[in-house]
Amino acid sequence: MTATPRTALTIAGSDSGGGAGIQADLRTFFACGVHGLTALTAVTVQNSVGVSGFTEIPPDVVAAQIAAVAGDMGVNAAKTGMLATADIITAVAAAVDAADIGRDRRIPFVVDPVAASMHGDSLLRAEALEAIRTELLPRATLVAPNLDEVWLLTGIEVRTAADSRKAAEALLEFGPRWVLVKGGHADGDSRCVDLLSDGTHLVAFDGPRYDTPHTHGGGDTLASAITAHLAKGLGVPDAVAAGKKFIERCVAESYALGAGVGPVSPFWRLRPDATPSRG
Ligand code: PXL
Repeated sequence: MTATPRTALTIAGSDSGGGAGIQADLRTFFACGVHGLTALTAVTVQNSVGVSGFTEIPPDVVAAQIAAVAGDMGVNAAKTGMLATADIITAVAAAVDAADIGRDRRIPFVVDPVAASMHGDSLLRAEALEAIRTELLPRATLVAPNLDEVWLLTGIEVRTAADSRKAAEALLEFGPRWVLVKGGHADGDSRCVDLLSDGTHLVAFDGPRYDTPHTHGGGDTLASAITAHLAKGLGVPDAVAAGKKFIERCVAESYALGAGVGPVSPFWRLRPDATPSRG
């Protein structure tokens, strides 16, 4: 027997291609040394060229998965990915409250407000966006949207660093403790700058932008690496710094798979000399 590791819970959908979703979250948790727990929300049918459809898990079954693992094994940090419908979001909100997960509660809660795949296929029914704003963001220890999700949630189009600050302020109005505006999708920039804010502290995380088309699962991998580090007891700024180093190396070592967009990869963690990116 060995010492029990910390645990991290992902509440997310399955990607049959294994690049994003719950599959990305589980391998990131493993690579970061925490035991992964899952509450499956939806099953997508997809490969490297796109998502052809999805079916959602009944909301009471999503909530029951959260209660089952929280009650027995204990959760040290949790995150959300694809939530698919407003009814699932409502069920998740009640289940995380009951498990003492969320802002100002015992267990940190990272909300990745997944709305669409990188091919633009919707992963969230249209009416569910308001449920993310009103039921999830007020419960979030950290919300980590990309620039498309910032636009969907706030109507702000981010082009400059000043826009990022404005977007962070607008998102904080919905009630999360911290906001990370991810610059990874900004066009034409040679750096990838993510802005972290809690309304008092403002930290810019500046890293290299790697020239690769294979970035499937990048957002999920960053959010789950942050969640894993929160599970290990780091505070939000340190967990974001560690998560950013982790995703940079995963993007640098992404690979082609299928005819379309290949996945980011944490295989480098299996090498004996593994260290995150120094970018
Ligand atoms: O990367 C966002 C994402 C999250 N969850 C699932 C996905 C995707 C993107 O394709 O398929 C299940």
